Amino acid sequence: MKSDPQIKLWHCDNARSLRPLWAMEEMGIPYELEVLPFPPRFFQKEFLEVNPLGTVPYFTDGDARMTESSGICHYLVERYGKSEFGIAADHAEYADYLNWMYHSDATLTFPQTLYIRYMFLEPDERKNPGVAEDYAKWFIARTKLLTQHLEGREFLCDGRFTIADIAVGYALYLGKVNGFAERYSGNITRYLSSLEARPAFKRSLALTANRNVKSLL
Ligand SMILES: N[C@@H](CCC(=O)N[C@@H](CS)C(=O)NCC(=O)O)C(=O)O
Repeated sequence: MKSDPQIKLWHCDNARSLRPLWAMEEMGIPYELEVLPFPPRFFQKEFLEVNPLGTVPYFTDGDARMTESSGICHYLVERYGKSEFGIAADHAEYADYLNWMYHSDATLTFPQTLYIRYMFLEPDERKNPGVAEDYAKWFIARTKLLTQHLEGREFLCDGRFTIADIAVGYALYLGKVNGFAERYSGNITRYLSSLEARPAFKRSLALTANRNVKSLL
């Protein structure tokens, strides 16, 4: 986005860094974006000097340094006073909100990273479609809570769009990129379509389109 950003975000196409990127687009917070080929620890080794983990997102804001995609979204809400995208601690749905924020990565994204690893990233002799499919099944089984929760709801919390929708929506989008969309429930398909239609989400995807960088998938 525009002038003099304090924030810098390191990002790869379709990676979890899409969460904070999408959040900043929704919130209108200026940032500098560095797009890396995936995985950066192979294709942009100097990135390891910035983030020894070699993972994206990597996020800086002045002296602040962060590596967790859902945590960065939470930071943006609190640090930049964007309460319309969060849920306050005294709100009746605060526990739900935090649960979805953590569920988004620990439960809904983690099994997909193992799928990607054993399906695509390992050298041929270590690829293991059987193990990959086990993690695909694990991921789909873990969407049950979400399917139930979305019955009669457009958003996860308080009847409005929050960063919980960004955090969980990214995991569902990644599942679609991985080819799991046909296994989604009707509620999840409807919910993901409405998130994908958001202009800020589309802008975030467009930032890496046609850049000819190696993508997560
Ligand atoms: N829990 C972290 C995970 C970050 C992460 O593992 N990112 C992946 C991309 S989605 C990555 O950079 N992988 C590159 C690698 O493992 O070398 C988060 O939520 O941001």
